[in-house]
Amino acid sequence: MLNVNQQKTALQDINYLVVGLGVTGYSVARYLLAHGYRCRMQDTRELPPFLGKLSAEFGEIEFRAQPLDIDLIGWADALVVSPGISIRQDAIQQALDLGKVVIGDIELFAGLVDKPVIAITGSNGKSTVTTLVGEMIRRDDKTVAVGGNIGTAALDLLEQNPDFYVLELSSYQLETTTSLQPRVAALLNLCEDHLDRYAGYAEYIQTKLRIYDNASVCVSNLDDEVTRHDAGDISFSLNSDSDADFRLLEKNGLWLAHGDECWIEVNDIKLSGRHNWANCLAAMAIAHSVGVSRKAIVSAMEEFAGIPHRGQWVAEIDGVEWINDSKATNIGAAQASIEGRERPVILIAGGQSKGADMALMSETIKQKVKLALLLGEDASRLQLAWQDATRIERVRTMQEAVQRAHEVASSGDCVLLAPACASFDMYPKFEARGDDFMQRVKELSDD
Ligand code: UMA
Ligand code: ADP
Repeated sequence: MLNVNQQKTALQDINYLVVGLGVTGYSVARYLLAHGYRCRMQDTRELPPFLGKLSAEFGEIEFRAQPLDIDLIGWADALVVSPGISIRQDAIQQALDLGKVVIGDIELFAGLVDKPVIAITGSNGKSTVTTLVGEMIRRDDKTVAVGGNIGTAALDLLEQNPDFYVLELSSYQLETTTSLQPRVAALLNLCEDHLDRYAGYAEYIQTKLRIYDNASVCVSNLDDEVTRHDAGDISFSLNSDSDADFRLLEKNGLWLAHGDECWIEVNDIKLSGRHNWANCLAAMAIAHSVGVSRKAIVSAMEEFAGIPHRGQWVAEIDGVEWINDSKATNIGAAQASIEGRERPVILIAGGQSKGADMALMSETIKQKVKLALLLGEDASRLQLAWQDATRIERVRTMQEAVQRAHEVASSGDCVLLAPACASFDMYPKFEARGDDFMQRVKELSDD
C-alpha cells in the first residue's frame, strides 16, 4: 500500500476504481471527481443510493452496475473499497494478487488530513464516546468535525477544516487503512461481532487493534482483558481499586475520577448504566490527553443525554416503561442494555446474528428477562440458545411484538428493544427498526 507522502503525490496519476456507491463511495467519488482525479465507480446494485446525486453534480460519470470483474480491475491502479464490501471476496483478492492497491476512504483521508485526528473503535459505545468527545472539545472553544462510521463520511469532513477530527472507525474501515496517524487512538471494548466477515474472533480482534498503529497516545480499557494493556497507555477502568488513570472511585458516593481527583459524581451525569460510566471515563481520558480543560469535560458530561436509539426512553404506559435500544446490534451491547435495567424485562430481539454465539448471553437472559419476543431471520438461533433461560415467543413483525408485549407486561416491567442482531433482514438500517418500534408504542398510547 502507499504511504502518506506517496499517496499525496500519486493521486493525480493513477486510475481509481470506487467499489460501492453508498455513503462512503459517494464521498470518495465526489472528492476524486471534484479534484480532477481519474475514477470509475462500480456497485452490484442497479441503482445504488447516491448514483443520482453524483450524476446531478458531475454530469456524465463512469458508473458500472455489475459485479467487480477483471476488466474493471485491469483498468484500475487503486481500488477504494466501501466498508460494506468484504475485502476477502475473490475479486478483491485477485486485484491484490495483480499488485493493485486496495484501500478504503480512511486511507485516502489519512493522506490528506493536516489536523489532529482522534480515532475511536470498539465493539460497543463508539458512537456515544465519539459524540461526547466532540462535545467536550466544542465546550473548550475549539472547532471539531465528528464522523466516520457514525454517519458523515471522513472525506466529507475535510472541508470544515476544524481544530480536531474525531472519527468513529469500524473494523471494516480499519482493515483497509495503514497510514492513519492518530493523535489519540482508543479501543473501548471487544465482544463477538461481525463474525460473518472474519475467519474468527481472533481475526476480528487483530483488525480492531490496528487502530493503535502509528498513534501518539493510546487509550485502553483495563477491565476488558481482550483489549490491549500496554504500560505507556492512558487507561480507564470501572474498578475503584485499579491504578487506571481514569476510574470509577468510591468516596462518599460514586465518582468519575482522574487518579484520586473526583471530577463528577455519577448521579450528575445524564447517561445511565455502568456501561455509560465506562464510556464517560473513556471520553475523559481521550479529551484530557488532547488538552481539553476539566471544566469543559465535566460540563459536557453534565449535559449530554445520549443519542437516539441507544437506550432511548420512549414512553411509560400503565406503569410499564418502553425503551428503544435498536443500536444494541450485538451480544455485548444487548447484554449491557439488559443489565442496565432495574425492572424485570420483556425483551424484543432478533434479526441477523452475524455468526455470534447467542448462548454467551443466556445467563443475563435468565437473570433479567421474563419473556423474550423473537423476530427476524435468526429468531430460531436465538430461541435455541435461550430456550432454557426464559420463556420464548416468536413474532413476525414489530407491530406484533409490541402488541404482545403490551398484553403481557404488568406495571413495574420494562419492555426493551435490544435485538442483539443487525436489522438488515427487515429494515434498511437500525434507525428504521427503532422508529418502527417507537411508532408502534405511540399507537398503543393513542388507542
Ligand atoms: N452493497 C451492495 N453492493 C455493492 C456495495 C454495497 O450490495 O456493490 C451493500 C453492502 O453489502 C451493504 C450496503 O450496501 O449492505 C451498504 O454498504 P456501503 O459500503 O455502501 O456502506 P455505506 O453506505 O458507505 O456506509 C458505510 C458504513 N456501513 C457499513 O460499514 C456497512 C456506515 O456504517 C457508515 O456510517 C458510513 O459508511 C460512513 O462512514 C453503518 C454500519 O452499519 C452505520 N456500520 C457497521 C456497524 O456499525 O456495525 C460497521
Ligand atoms: P456503537 O457505535 O459501538 O454501536 P453506541 O454508542 O451507538 O455504540 O451504543 C450502542 C449500544 O451499545 C447502546 O445502545 C448500548 O446498548 C450498548 N453500549 C454502549 N456502550 C457500551 C459499552 N461501553 N459496553 C457495552 N455496551 C455498550
